[in-house]
Amino acid sequence: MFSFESWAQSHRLPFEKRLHTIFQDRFPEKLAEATNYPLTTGGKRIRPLFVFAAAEAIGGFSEKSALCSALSVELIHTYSLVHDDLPCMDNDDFRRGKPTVHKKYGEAEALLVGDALLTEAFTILSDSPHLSQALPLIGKAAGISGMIGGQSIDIGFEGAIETVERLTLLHTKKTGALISVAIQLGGIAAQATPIQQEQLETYGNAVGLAFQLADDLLDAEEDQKADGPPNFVKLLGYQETKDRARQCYESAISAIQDLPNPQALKALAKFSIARSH
Ligand code: GRG
Repeated sequence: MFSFESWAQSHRLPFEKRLHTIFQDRFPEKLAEATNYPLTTGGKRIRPLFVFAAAEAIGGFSEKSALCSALSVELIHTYSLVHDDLPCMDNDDFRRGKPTVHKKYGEAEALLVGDALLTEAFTILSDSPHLSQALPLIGKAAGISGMIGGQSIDIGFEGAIETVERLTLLHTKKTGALISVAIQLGGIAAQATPIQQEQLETYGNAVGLAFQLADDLLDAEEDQKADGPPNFVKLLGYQETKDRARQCYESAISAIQDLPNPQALKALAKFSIARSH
């Protein structure tokens, strides 16, 4: 029987090993150490797991392409967290139970750490045998049309977020785009057919939103600040948010039903809505 935990562990271990060598013995030493720090504080590695799961769902994939994409996406995700924690953004002192990068190394240094992570992501991707297909997708997902655009809506630069549609747009871009591209990159590593790639995209969009709905449910369980940022629970209520997360989960599962080996993708969809942190 398929065990999600042992599957995830078998992918996490070699991935972690490679991830931790990226900034080892690099110059300048202090920046290299600070840049390595947020890569060593934990993290579920859900985006890399999505790359591997999507590649396996199709089968016969290029390990090198999947690894380059998985590393690249995780570096971009990590940079976004480092910058998001800065005083000019969310001003957080702790992430994953450890001091944030700017608390440990200083604010200017944390800005450079984020920049180093982002640029290294593209250097790593340049080694992919599928670079020309992967590059525009990842650039779009991380940039103004994706994650950065979502963050701009989130900080209120684009106006108030008063409707569920606006909030959905925010999260589709801020969180969903990178999750969705991780899944598409897995398909590219396996050279999926256009129909399979479309199925993966539908799965990715649904699961990306489910991930955020689940995050808002978790936040609501921890504390409900009336003056905090808008979230689905505040706009829809707890039960409706939960129902929508389930609907997204079901759409995600039905989109990948016909793929040759969808079990890891199915387990990841479940993990995304049922996680505890
Ligand atoms: C500052 C450029 C810039 C972008 C920031 C994605 C983002 C945009 C900020 C991250 C902050 C945040 C709480 C986003 C919501 C999505 C989310 C739940 C992120 C955390 O992802 P996990 O749960 O984190 O995969 P781990 O710690 O497991 O890596």
